[in-house]
Amino acid sequence: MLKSFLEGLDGLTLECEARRGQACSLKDLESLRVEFLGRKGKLAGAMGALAQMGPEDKPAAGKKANEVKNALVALLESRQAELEALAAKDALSGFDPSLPGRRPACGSLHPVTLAMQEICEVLTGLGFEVVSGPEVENDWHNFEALNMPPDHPARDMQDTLYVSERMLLRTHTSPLQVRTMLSRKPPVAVIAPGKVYRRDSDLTHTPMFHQIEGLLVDKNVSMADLRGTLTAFVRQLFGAHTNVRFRPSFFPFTEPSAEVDISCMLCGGEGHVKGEPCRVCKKTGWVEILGCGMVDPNVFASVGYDPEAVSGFAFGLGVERVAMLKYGIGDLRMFFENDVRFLEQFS
Ligand code: 2U9
Repeated sequence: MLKSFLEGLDGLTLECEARRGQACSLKDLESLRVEFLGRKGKLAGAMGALAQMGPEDKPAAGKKANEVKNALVALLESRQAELEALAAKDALSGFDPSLPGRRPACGSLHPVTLAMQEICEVLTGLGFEVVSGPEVENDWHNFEALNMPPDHPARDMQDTLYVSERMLLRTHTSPLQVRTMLSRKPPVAVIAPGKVYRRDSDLTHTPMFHQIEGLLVDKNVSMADLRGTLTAFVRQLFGAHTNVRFRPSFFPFTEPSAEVDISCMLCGGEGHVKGEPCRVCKKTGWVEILGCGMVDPNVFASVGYDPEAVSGFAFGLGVERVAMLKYGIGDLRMFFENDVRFLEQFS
């Protein structure tokens, strides 16, 4: 009985020696440890026979069992050290401390914001000061003070989003110039950038868009000042060789009024690119960029300026339109979808 007991224990050591090399991870090794040394493991199983042995055999059997246990522990621990050394070497071999770090994903300014900033930079460079104010306005600042009394047909030109009977989302940034004139004496040279709202939604219109309007009031301001200022402005924005033309137009708050076209930035005013009709100017060679005019005397009268003593010019432009032309964006919806593949092109 003792003999077979001792042989069985030697067999355990041999088996463990053979299998330890197959443990390729610490998890494998732990399973092996449970299999040989666990409470219900192979060594514990073999020890069951010890109880049936006579007193003459027990000391030798006990001694052998202890030796085998220590041998198994040593075999498994040495394999653990091997696996840990391999893991450390692997980790090191995959690590190159001289590589540059990964760049964090970084946001960028929205193209409308970029265009807005650029327009404001040019105009402040020409001497205009930026003003801001409420997006929720009353009827008087948005319409009445701008020569559009309640029964004025011009009110039909803008479909308005009302928040109550007399309060509305501003349809243009002009109420800011009205507020400026109410609180300051001439000379005034301000630009009013911001969001405006209209009940309009199709391929080329969104219910909210961005405008920048300008106003200059002083003694003896003439149409020539308007022309010179706006020509300098568009040439700084679109390039020194940009051609400019003024076409007669109508706005309730300016008289006379004009629309400004610039030579097409895609075809250079030719109307075609490589023999194909220009998709930006539709073969005309011109694109409309802003509206303008001499401030109507009725507007001066409603803010308490003497129309006989001062004159002024005003202008307005849509920022999304400028951004589309400057960056070659063909679809207004791109600005509102916020697809990162579109936005990250402006970083
Ligand atoms: C005051 C007096 C006059 C601002 C002006 C325009 C002409 C104009 C449009 C351009 C494209 C609006 O965004 S758009 O749809 N604007 O054509 N705006 S004159 O005239 C003013 C403003 C304030 C007190």
